[in-house]
Amino acid sequence: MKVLFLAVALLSASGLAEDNLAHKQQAINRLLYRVTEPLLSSFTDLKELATTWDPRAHVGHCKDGGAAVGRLMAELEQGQLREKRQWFSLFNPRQREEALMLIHVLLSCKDFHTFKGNAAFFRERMNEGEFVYALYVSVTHSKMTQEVILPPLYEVTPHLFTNSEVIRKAYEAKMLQTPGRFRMTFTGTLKNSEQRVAYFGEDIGMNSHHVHWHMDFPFWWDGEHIDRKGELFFWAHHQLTARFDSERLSNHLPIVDELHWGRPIDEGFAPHTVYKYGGEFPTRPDNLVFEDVAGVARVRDLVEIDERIRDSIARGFVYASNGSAISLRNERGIDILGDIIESSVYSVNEQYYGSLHNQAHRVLGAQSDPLGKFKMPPGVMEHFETATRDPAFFRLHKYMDNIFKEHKDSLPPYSKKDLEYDNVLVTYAEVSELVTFFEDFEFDLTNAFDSTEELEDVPVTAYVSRLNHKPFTFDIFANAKRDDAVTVRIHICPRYDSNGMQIPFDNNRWRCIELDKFWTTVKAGENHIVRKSTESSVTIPDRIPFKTLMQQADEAVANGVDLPHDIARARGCGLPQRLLLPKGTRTGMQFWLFVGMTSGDDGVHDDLLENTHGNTHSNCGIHGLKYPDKRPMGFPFDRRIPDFRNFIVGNFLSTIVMIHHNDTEEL
Ligand SMILES: *[C@@H]1O[C@H](CO)[C@@H](O)[C@H](O)[C@H]1NC(C)=O
Ligand SMILES: *[C@@H]1O[C@H](CO)[C@@H](O)[C@H](O)[C@H]1NC(C)=O
Ligand SMILES: [Cu+2]
Repeated sequence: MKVLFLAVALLSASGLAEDNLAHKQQAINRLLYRVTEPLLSSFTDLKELATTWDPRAHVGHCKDGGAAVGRLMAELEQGQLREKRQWFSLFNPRQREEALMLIHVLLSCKDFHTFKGNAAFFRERMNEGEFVYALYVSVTHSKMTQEVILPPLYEVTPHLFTNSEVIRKAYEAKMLQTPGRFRMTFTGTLKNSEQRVAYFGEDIGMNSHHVHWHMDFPFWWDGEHIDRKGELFFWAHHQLTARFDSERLSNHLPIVDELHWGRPIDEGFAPHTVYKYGGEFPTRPDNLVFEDVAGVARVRDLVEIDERIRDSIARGFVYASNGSAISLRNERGIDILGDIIESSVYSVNEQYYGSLHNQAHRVLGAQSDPLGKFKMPPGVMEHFETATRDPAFFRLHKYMDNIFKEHKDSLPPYSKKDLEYDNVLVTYAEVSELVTFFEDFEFDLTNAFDSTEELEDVPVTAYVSRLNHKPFTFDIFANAKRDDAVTVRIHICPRYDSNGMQIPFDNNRWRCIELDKFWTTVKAGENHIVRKSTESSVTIPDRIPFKTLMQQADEAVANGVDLPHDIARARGCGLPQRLLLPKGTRTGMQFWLFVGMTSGDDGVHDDLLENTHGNTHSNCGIHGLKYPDKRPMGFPFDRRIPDFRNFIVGNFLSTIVMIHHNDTEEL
């Protein structure tokens, strides 16, 4: 105890306490820097902790009295933990269990000093993949690290985001100690029509969003209750699916067809990606027929689970594990169904409804070596980092999305009364030009290689083409009877299918993409609301490069100043701002633009007018708080619209907009 006080006193003398944000940021950076190697000796305090820290000596600083520490230490001492320099997959039950043991240790820490000591200790003793996953999830969920900015995963574990061709060239540059900057292309060739949309599935920012989403809402989550987690599972993946369909329409491809257990998987996939340890990601040829996967699932079990779920939707209730029936025919139904389909710990009956999504990911990932005869490592579908690269990901999610749709279609359509908000008449809405383009983006590969401390770092980077758009602004005009707070929802929905036929509105609604949702006020009389694309609650800004995070934290600590506290910058979950718009076409692609205003009472929290709580709540909720919108996610497009006349209310406005693609750069 004395030693600890002394250390704190010394640090305060140099300006900052150890639990200051700058210190926390520095510690997290350094724990993740070159994570496959021992901590650098220049990171003196962490290095010291890694050797001298005894987790059992600090259990007084654990909320659980040291239970989690005891469990993990026992496994470590018995040599049960997965060794370093081997791949890690969250879908592997034992590997997940090990990562979770560390998460429980870190989340039980009462202060940051204990968190840091335990992290440094286990970093040097556990599998790197398990450690990275555990640290990311713990930083995301610990109350002590809400403002710490996690470095972009594509710079921490570049192998999972970068083509093997580029990785190979980068190794070469590193070995020759010459700086290198390498172009990364999308996998495959134009002989494959799926190649036209590879820029979306392989976008490293989108992949990063997807991993972070699953870290914010882990299926295994057993901590503090997370509000509407099952519904968020539906909604975030529904939006990815709708977004992908619009991307396909922008490239003259039909929308994705759903996966079918009894039919071949049309599209093969060659990932061109290599594990840092454990060989190449397996390739799948076209038209593969589903095989049972040894030790995971039989195809007929998946078909059975599918039937149980669809049967329950048709009946309108599910069976809980205690035999009671729980109705689905209400606004809560989608949440229950989401938990069942994923499945998460919140599933009311995993025994009966299985784990459709998680099992499907594993079964798809193992189709190249279903019996494990060739000792292939897990496929891209078995990592959230890499899953969306495979066209089968979107087929799988379309299949599950259609199950969710069956449920939503079983609910009564919204009545005029459900939709109306008689205080407001939206009179006019317009948006500045919507123009997309491709640009080059560069990221750092330093963490891809092993190195020695004596060897100078040479800059080695990859650059890749990525979709972006010009910033745009909505101008919304509305007449109000009285002053009030309002909820504003903005969606776009594609107008034509790939054959150039107008999409009937009741089909169209399921393709709608949410662009923004926010709370504001109206005054009696004319109102003009201006909203910028950069303010969208769907998106987050570009991730801050790892190098910059390190520089900023090191400087702040050296100068004894703190870092800015900015929750919004710390959120990793959220579609990249630059992907807010689908690509569109050179001549302009038509979309319906919907602007809906409903009462501010739809907001769950009292402070939504001044506090955006990280401003990525549409797909990612708010950490530790309820989802801010009382309405079902996707409102008002989540229910059937058999009669469009019911949908015509003064507080909704629709108009047609065009998205142009500025095709100056070659893909
Ligand atoms: C049965 O389980 C459901 C869901 O877990 C729960 O809501 C319900 O209260 C339980 N009923 C009884 C009788 O225990
Ligand atoms: C398209 O890009 C070119 C080159 O960057 C630029 O000069 C032009 O103004 C852009 N066109 C539109 C419509 O934004
Ligand atoms: Cu997912």
